[in-house]
This record gives sequence, structure tokens and C-alpha cells, in this order.
Amino acid sequence: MKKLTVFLIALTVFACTKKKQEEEVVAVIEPVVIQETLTSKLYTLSEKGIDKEVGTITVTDIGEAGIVIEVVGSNLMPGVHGFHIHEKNTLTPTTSADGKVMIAGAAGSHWDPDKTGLHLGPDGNGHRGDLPALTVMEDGTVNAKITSPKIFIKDIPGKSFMIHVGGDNYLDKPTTLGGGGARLYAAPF
Ligand SMILES: [Cu+2]
Repeated sequence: MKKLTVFLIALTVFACTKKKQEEEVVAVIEPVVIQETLTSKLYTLSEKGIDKEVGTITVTDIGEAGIVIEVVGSNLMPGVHGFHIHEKNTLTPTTSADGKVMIAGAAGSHWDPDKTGLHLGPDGNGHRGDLPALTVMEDGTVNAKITSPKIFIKDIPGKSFMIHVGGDNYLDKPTTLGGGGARLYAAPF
């Protein structure tokens, strides 16, 4: 379901020879930049769990600057969709006490390691999992690249990226969690 790729960007080794009679050779290894990438498939969600594959999400480590999230897909519902990192990577439905089924309920809510309990969008100091809303084109394709300075690659495993039916006003009012409503697509990591 997920794949870990490690790119060795630059490994430069050069030897310098000391101009001494004994001809001592010293190998100097330059700093190595390792760029880590995590990839997972994006699935449609239903009351039965995950359904068909509609794309991929790739997360690239950019060091202290955070991560770059790349969403590529097709055959999605056109429009603006709330997009967040949810707490868990389990996408099974849950049923509440009153019998209501919540699609992908097992994924939990928005990732909130600082325990703010606030949905304030990507620029606010609420859930760290609040990302900019995602736009799917009229032809059903999405090709988005988001840089997230508050999230690091080590945070990603065990969580899921969630795309909701509706948009996101980056507030908890008039409805909670940006108003995106039901969970439509997800990528578990
Ligand atoms: Cu969400």
C-alpha cells in the first residue's frame, strides 16, 4: 500500500593528496543529501471501506522546510474539496450509538498533535493536519502540489490523507471541521 523510496541526491567523494613525501591519501566525504519520499494510492471510500483507485499521493521530505504533498488523480468529483491529514490510516466505516454509519470513521479526526481542538486551516494554529482545500478540475483530474512547513515526513506513517465531499472554510462554524462533510477519497500511509 505504501512505498518507501530513498534517493541519494549527491554523494561526492574526492581524494586529496597531501604534498608530503609519504604520499598520504585522505578521502573526504561531502555531506550527503537524502531525500525521502512516501507514496500511497488514493481510493474512493464507501460505507464498505475502500473502493477503487483514483490516484496517488506522494510526500517528499524537504528537511526543515517540511514536506511537499503531491496529489495526482483522475475520475474524481470536480470542485473544491476539504483536504486534511487524519489521525489514523484505517479507513473502515464506524457506526455510532444511534446507528449512523460514518464512512472511514476509523481514520479518526484531523491530526491535532498540539491538542488545540480547533479547525483553523493551513495558516492557523489549530489542527496541524489542516491542509489547503484541493481543487479537482472539470474533467475530474487533480494535479496539486502543496508545501506544508508545519508537517514533517516522520509525521506521515500511520496517518491518512482525506478528501471530503465539500469545501473548507477553515473554521468550525457554521459547521465543524470546515464544513466539508462526508469523506470521499483517502490515501492511507
Ligand atoms: Cu478531513
